[in-house]
Amino acid sequence: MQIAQQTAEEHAKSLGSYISEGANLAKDLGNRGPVRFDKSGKLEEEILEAYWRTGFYVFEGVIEQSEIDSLRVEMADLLDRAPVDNGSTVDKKGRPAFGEEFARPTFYLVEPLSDPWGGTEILNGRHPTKMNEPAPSTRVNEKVVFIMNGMCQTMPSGLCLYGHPDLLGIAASINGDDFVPYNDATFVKQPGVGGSVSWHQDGVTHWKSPDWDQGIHGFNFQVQLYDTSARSCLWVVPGTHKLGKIDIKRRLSESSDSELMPGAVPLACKAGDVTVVNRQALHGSFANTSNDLRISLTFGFHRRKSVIGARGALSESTDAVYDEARVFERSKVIGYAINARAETYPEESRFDYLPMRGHQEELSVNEDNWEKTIKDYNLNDLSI
Ligand SMILES: O=C(O)CCC(=O)C(=O)O
Repeated sequence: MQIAQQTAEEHAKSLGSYISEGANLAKDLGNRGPVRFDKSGKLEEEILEAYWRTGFYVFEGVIEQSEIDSLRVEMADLLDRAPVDNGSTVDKKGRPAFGEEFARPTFYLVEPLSDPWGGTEILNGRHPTKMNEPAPSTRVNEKVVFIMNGMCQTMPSGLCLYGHPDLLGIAASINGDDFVPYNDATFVKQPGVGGSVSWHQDGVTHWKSPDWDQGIHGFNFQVQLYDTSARSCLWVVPGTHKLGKIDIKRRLSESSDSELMPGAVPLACKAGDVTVVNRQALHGSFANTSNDLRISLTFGFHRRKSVIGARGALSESTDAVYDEARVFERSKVIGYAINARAETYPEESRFDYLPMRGHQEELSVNEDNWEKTIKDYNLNDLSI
């Protein structure tokens, strides 16, 4: 017998008690608050302890409102100029769509309220189960933007954010001073239509490594441009980054519902909050049947030793080998972003990025360096 598709209203209702249970579990975890560094410039021990214990941390009020405003304005412009579908070259007003000059597509669109990856082999098959795909409450004929790639080349404010001293200080505290980049992807979950991200662990390459530990696959930041609630935010199962590769289907079979993962907690945020989520933690997000607009600028960092010599995975070809040259090339984006940020925020102290010491001046902000270092930088992403 075929099960009738849920309506958006039914879906929103089905989350009710799960949300109260999750919010209850979250409040005792002790992994939320402002960012604090010690005298040596590293995260306070208490914060690091909470991150390594739970697998995530919500840093409150990290990004100033004026910076959030700039990001919102540029993001809204990009969304207005998005193609009408994947592969299309025109936007909804018939103009040439944004981003045609970049080698990798800027936008990825999906059907409203759909789960594009659950139960498929896409992205190394890391999303084994399917989320509920409710019917939108108003008929929507168009696909909706779900992900935007390449924030350092598509938005001057995105490039500046990439050089934010507090964010880079957090990365150095977790992954070491020689930390290296991973990739970036902005998740766009528009109210009533945004798609879901099925339960998964991000890392795909190092599960059987003899050096495996809780930090080997790095972490992702999410910078939140708008206030989000438990209905629209990312959910994480605390402590799962320590467990190795998880049998996600089995865990979910213990739930009374096909998408409500037992033990997960919501990472609800205010605009300007920044979450750090370990890439081994089990996480996902539901179809956005709420009234919230969630835009999460997501970008990650690795330990250098996890990446050097590793082979391509996820969106990178398995033929790719992350040698010193590739890692250096991709790391230059951080150096360039630090210089770009210093021009926009001259009063702020600059982050001193170890791998670019001695090269920082070569990365001065100009057209030539932009073409060489920033344009199509994401062809050198370091996915593991
Ligand atoms: O923000 C989301 O909804 C999904 C994010 C995610 O799955 C990831 O960053 O790996």
